[in-house]
Amino acid sequence: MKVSRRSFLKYCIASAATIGLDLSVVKLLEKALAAAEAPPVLWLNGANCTGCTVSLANVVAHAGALDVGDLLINTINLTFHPNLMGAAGDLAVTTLFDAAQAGGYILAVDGGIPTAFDGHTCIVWTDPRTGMEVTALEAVTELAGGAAAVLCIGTCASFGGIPAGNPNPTSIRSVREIIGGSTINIPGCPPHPDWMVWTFAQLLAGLSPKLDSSGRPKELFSGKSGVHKKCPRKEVDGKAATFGTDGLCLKKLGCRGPECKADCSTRLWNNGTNWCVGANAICLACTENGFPDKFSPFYRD
Ligand code: FSX
Repeated sequence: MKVSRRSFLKYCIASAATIGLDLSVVKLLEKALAAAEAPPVLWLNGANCTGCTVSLANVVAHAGALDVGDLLINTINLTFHPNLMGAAGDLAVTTLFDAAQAGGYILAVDGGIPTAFDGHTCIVWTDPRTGMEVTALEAVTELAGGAAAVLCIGTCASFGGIPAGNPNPTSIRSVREIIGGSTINIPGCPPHPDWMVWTFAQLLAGLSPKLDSSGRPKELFSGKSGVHKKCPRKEVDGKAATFGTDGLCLKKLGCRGPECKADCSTRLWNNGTNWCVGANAICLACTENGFPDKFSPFYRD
């Protein structure tokens, strides 16, 4: 796949402050993209709702035309993505095999990995060479070995998430549990598109983000900019006693903001339009390891 990267660079430069990209990273990125072709990204779906891909599709450039197709196909060199690629069937799988054989690819996984029934509740493709079905469990295990980096997109891939919630009938595990090695986790159900773009930009610039004990980039998931720390309702006198009360703290109603390290309260969602608490909904701590069971029940009387 031929790569044109000007619009991604333009986007990163114009949106650096919004995304949280250091200008020194943008410079490195510029250099890296001018020098060589971007590594292929092989994107696999485990058990999920596809919300992570929908979230990424919300990337809209302030600096002109950058949509998800431009970002993933023309810039990041997306070689395989079950929901976004044009190719299907044997052609798509053969393209993936060729890229895998060459090595040096980034493996992105969204969704948890079912392990019960030998993983046969989640089939990712049929191997054109053997005619055999391949499970997400087999695909992730095999492809992680040759990857330059393994990105877990969303809480399901990072920690198990909703599909791993009690009673977890298909024994979902996180990617890290499956491969037994290091992963870069970008949780959130779904993750913010800026968090994904930020991480891809770091990797393309040849950098390895520093990770916290949950495998998340420290720069994106820090207690200092956590949901409660920066919540505009924090200093307001009085707590909301019922839902639908504008402007008051939602802690009494079960808001999990104090346990959530994401920067949603300052970054906002839908291109800066609003966020969960801004819309009078509680924070569910969806970026945290253990979500959803650890934080359930979500609502209090
Ligand atoms: Fe999970 Fe993503 Fe939540 Fe959905 O792929 S993190 S259920 S938004 O789609 O994996």
